[in-house]
Amino acid sequence: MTTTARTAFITGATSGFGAAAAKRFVADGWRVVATGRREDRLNALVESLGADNVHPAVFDVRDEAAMRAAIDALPPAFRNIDLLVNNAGLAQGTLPAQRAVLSDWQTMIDTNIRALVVVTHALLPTLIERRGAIINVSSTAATYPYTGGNVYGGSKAFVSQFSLGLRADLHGTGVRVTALEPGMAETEFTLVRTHGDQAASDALYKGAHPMTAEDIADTIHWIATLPPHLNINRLEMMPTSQSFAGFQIARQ
Ligand code: NDP
Ligand code: 8X3
Repeated sequence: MTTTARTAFITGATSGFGAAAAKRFVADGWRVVATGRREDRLNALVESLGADNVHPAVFDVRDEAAMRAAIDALPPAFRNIDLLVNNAGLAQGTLPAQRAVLSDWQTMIDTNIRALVVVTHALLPTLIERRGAIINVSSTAATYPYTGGNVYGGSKAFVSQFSLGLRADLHGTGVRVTALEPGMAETEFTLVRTHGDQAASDALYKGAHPMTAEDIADTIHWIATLPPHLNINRLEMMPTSQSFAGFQIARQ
């Protein structure tokens, strides 16, 4: 590994987009700080990609003290962070608001919003010093409401708007900020959303030709490696098989 290797800090690298992104960046010669709660998954990444290339940082992104301790404990070779990929996140539940479980809402707010801003705040000084980049993983749910999307969609609308606000605040620093807004992609997302219902996850993706984690990882890598004078503000992407539905009408 050369000393000029760039470093990406990817939250939620134990699965889905984050794991695929870790592989994509290492394949391009980057170092990656891979974070998540599942230590075995992070260790497997280190084993397959190499300890010189991947540093595992095991913490719950909602635990501010643990997050700060993990950043403080970064080995020297992984301290100069050029790219923050705020990817850790989840949906919980598919019920309409009036039947939703409050703790599901709180988990989404704590993970998708609160933790994302805390990680961003912690890494901003380094990112400014290095004229780095932030890619925040939002969702099409930020823009297009659907029944049962309530707090999940609201949390991703926050992510998209926060990203635009960051762009304004970071004006002149050289730091780039992007909100990436994917539609349906097959990962563990639906398994998590349904609290472990593999059949529901399989049924959603069956025959739909959804995007893959690698599709998203390639896009994140593309955004991050554009020439420094280019900033993608927001990028919405969907599988070709997915599009828009109409409004609903309640008749008396
Ligand atoms: P996965 O469930 O496959 O991956 C989610 C990742 O987030 C895991 O690595 C998980 O790690 C991490 N994570 C979740 N909660 C926490 C937590 N409390 N602390 C630390 N890490 C956490 O889903 P995806 O890859 O699909 O999701 C990645 C992002 O993409 C999410 O923000 C999601 O909302 C968004 N998204 C997904 C879409 C899809 O269709 N799949 C479409 C649009 C956006 P661990 O459990 O080990 O902690
Ligand atoms: C995930 C996409 O449509 O399930 O963010 O909300 S969707």
